[in-house]
Amino acid sequence: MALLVALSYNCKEVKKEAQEASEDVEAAAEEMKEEMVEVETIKFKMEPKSDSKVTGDVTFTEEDGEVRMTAVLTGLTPGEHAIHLHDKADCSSDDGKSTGGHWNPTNTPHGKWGATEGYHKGDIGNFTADADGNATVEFATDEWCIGCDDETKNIVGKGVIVHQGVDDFTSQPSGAAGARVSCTGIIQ
Ligand SMILES: [Cu+2]
Repeated sequence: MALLVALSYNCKEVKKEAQEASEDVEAAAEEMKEEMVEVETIKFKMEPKSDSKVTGDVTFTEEDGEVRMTAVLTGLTPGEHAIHLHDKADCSSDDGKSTGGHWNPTNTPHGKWGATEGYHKGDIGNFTADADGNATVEFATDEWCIGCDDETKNIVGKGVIVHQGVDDFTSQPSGAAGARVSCTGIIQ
């Protein structure tokens, strides 16, 4: 009887060890998978346009099918401004108009992001600069990608434009946001 008890105890120990080992393998596999998820980050310098002093950095990060934009801006007039993605990555003109109109690959009306009446893929919206003219703009969407094959999502080759004025979300096709005060091209 004593022998039997000892045997079954041993058996339990082995089983437990095997289970622990397989948990270790699972944890290692999970860790590897996390490392394999591609996180892509691209960063650009915004340059002043239309005689403004608006500069800053804009960063795009793609992770888990979502692109996050962070724009850190200085030199703005305090208050609200519009920010959009425009059609071209070309900031060569002094007024920023070389970027063309809004990036609108789905050919929809201009509007507030997410509006049922429609919105451009570049319709990021408005943000507020503080009394010192600084602002941080955060935006994230799964409707963009960095360099994928879907032209209705790919932001590479587009331009980032900050406007002097406010997007009214109704005027077509631009939101009547006024002069283009800062620009960068999204070039990979
Ligand atoms: Cu714009």
